[in-house]
Formats: sequence, C-alpha cells, structure tokens
Amino acid sequence: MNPRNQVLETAEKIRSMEIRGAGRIATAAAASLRDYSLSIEAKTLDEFNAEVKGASDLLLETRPTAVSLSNALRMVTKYDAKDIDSARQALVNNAIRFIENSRVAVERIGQIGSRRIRDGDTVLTHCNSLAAISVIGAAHKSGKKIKVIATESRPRFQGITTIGMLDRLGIETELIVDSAARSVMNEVDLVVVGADVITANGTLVNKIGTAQIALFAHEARTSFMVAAETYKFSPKTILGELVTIEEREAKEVLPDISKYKHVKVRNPAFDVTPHQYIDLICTEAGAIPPEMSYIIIRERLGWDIEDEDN
Ligand code: RUB
Repeated sequence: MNPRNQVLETAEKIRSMEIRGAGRIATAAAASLRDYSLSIEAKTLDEFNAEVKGASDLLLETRPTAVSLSNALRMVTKYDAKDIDSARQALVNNAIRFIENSRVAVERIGQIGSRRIRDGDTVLTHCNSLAAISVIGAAHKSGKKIKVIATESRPRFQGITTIGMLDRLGIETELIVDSAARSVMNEVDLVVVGADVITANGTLVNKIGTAQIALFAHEARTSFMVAAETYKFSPKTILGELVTIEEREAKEVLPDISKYKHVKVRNPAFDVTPHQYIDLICTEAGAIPPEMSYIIIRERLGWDIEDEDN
C-alpha cells in the first residue's frame, strides 16, 4: 500500500466515525503519523517536514470540533532535528509517548474520579466516553455497588456502545432515550460525561444533548462531573478562538429526506455547556473546578498568549 494511503484510510475511518471519541481519534492519528513517518522517502529535512505536515493536515480536517486531534498532532510533530533520521526518531518517540500518556491518563482519571462516586450511587452518562467509563469502572472495581443510566445518544447511538462496555464490566445499567433524561434526573446522584473540548474559561463542548443534561442536573441539584484528559483543553481559546461545532450529514438523522419539500434536517454533533453547570472537571492532573482550565492550558499544555503563531 502507498504509505500515504494508510493515512487517508485512518482519516476516512475518523471522518466516518468508524474510529470515534476524542481520545480514540487522537491516538489513532498519532499512530498513523508515526507509521507514516517511518515510510517517508525524503531527500531533505524540509521535504520530510512537508510530508509530515501534509499528512497531519489530512488527519486534522476530519473532525472539526475535536481539539484532541490538533493537540495530539502538535505534540507528535514538535521536534527540533538537524537531519531526517533524528526527525523521524523524534516523531516516533513523541507518538509513542503521546499514546502511552493518553492510556495512563484515562486510568488515572478513573482512580481520581471514582472517589466522587459513593456506594449505592446512580450515575448518568451520555454518549460514549472512555474517560467517563474509566471513572464508572474504577468505582465498580473498588467494590462500590452502583447503577448507571445511559442515554441512547441519537443520532449515532453511541449509548449502545456504552451499555455494551458497562455490561462487559458487570455493571447494572439502564438504557434511556435521550429525552428521558429529565424524567430520571431525580434518581441520579452524579452525572459523568466526557469532553471533546474544554475552553479557557471551563466551558465544555461535548456530544449534542450534554448541555440539556447539565441544565437538568443543575435544576435537580445533581452533581455534574466532566472526565477529560488534559489534551482535551483548547489552547487557542485563550487567544479568543471560538470552537467550531461540527454539523454532520442530514441522513444520520433522517435517512430519506427526499419526500419532504420544505424540510431541512439540522445535525449539530456537539453542544456547549456553560461552566456554571459543571461542578468538577476530573483530569489526570487532578480534579479541578472549571474556572481553573486556564491554568491547565498554561501549565500542562505549555501554552501562553505569546504562542499565537504556533
Ligand atoms: C464522542 C463524545 C465523547 C467525547 C469524549 O463524540 O462526545 O463524549 O469525545 O470521549 P463522537 P473520550 O462519537 O461524535 O466522536 O472520553 O472517549 O475521549
């Protein structure tokens, strides 16, 4: 196979959501760039760097919302090399480190976040987040008897993936339609969701429907926790950049719209939850209030206002 085709294939899997979830797309992109870098036949370092940039841009375009992709690709391609061999080696090392750190982060988030779950609690989760499931799984593993309520997460039904994972862990789970979230909220002790993006002021961008669940939780005085690796925080939001919300195809919602003359389907994939509705963001660096997001961006991601050109 032409080495570039492997990158195109990964990009297509991310675009079509065969690979999905902010953490999984970030590690898949890092692995794809690592493999591609090993096959680049360049004569000069500039040529090598241009090939890496081309592949990185292809991967980056696939899911416009996920900052995990741009953070991963930035970390993997951050090297200062004098020749092709050392550039290749540095890139491979960066990718290996990113993938391993990402795995450890999810584990650590599980340990930290699970302390917020008490024996006998009912936890509600939305969509399918490895970080959120890590929290729930760690609570269950520590011997706490918990119940989970999982939403279907229309239109792509990621909730079905979630109930499969929870079932394999032996966790008692109830599946609800998305619109039942308010009906069950009074039975819920804690909402745990993942994140696609967290901005400098602690705003959460996550699967469509998250914002209304947060609002219901707020109104019902139910705690709302976000489980997120630090690479889900968006450095560019400290420069004022807004998060792009991905609009996906109409046919995900309505397979055949042709019989309607005056109907348009809208399919935003993510929504925005204000930080006021978030009690806690659980990261591998600790559980923080959303207002501390700026510090995470500066101290963990190493970004400051001067980094505008990066
Ligand atoms: C997935 C989604 C998840 C986050 C976090 O959306 O919104 O909650 O990506 O997941 P999609 P994780 O299915 O459209 O990719 O914790 O696994 O990174």
